Amino acid sequence: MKRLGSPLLRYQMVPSTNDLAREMALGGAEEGTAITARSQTAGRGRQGRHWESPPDEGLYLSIILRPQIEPARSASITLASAVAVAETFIFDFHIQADIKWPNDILVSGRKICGILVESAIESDHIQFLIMGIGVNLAQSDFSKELRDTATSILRESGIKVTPDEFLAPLLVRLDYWYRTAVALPADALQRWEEMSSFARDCAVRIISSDQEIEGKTCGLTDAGSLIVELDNGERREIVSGEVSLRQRK
Ligand code: BT5
Repeated sequence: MKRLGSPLLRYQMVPSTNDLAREMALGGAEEGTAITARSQTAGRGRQGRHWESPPDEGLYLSIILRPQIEPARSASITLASAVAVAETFIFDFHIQADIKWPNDILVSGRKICGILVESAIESDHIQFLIMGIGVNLAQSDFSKELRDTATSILRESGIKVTPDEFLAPLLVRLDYWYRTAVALPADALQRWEEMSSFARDCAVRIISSDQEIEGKTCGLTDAGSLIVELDNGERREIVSGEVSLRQRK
């Protein structure tokens, strides 16, 4: 397995680093290939949502992965990427970061990083995954819609960190946690649970395409789904959805 971030391809302005990585993966680019851009004109989140990507104020990174695991196990890689980002904030930048399921990184309750892992699956085999990571570094302000929910390293610490300064330690941690997720997925999931205040005994509301529920979190399943216990004691396994803290009535 090659080191993540090798080769590292740098671009000025692209629509989306995930789209570019996907094209390269389809063209046969090797595992570990990483792409960064100084800005994105069509940065994406989940379900086609927009990712605000102002020039040089954030890190916009996508990495091509070709894990030899069952598609059903790929959530462990998504969760491991959040662990790597959270550790980078905590240990390399001394910023207390939390993980909101599945993989939003929060600082002071606001989103500082979003992760979008997209997959190409072919007859029950992962052809490739694209791990896309956007980190807010030097924004002093955000658009009106994000002003109350987003933050950056500059806003939290007053320090201006460049994309390369964040990228170097992040790649080391991503490499470690990716290998762990492939070889020992339970270790990656356990680390996720340790690092997330949302993992257990957290009163949450979850909105997904087919249901809206409230309850208390009870950790992750072996496949990385979030277990939620409803008020009536029934347990549900959540595969996808939006988690927020439950408002006490
Ligand atoms: C995510 O989606 O959080 C995944 C974001 C992944 C972005 C990276 S950048 C490199 C790579 N190339 C891409 O095109 N994408 C990846 P989601 O959980 O769906 O959250 C999206 C929501 O976050 C939006 O609807 C906004 O509410 C909010 N948002 C948008 N830009 C933000 C920002 N810069 N900081 C904080 N929140 C933001």
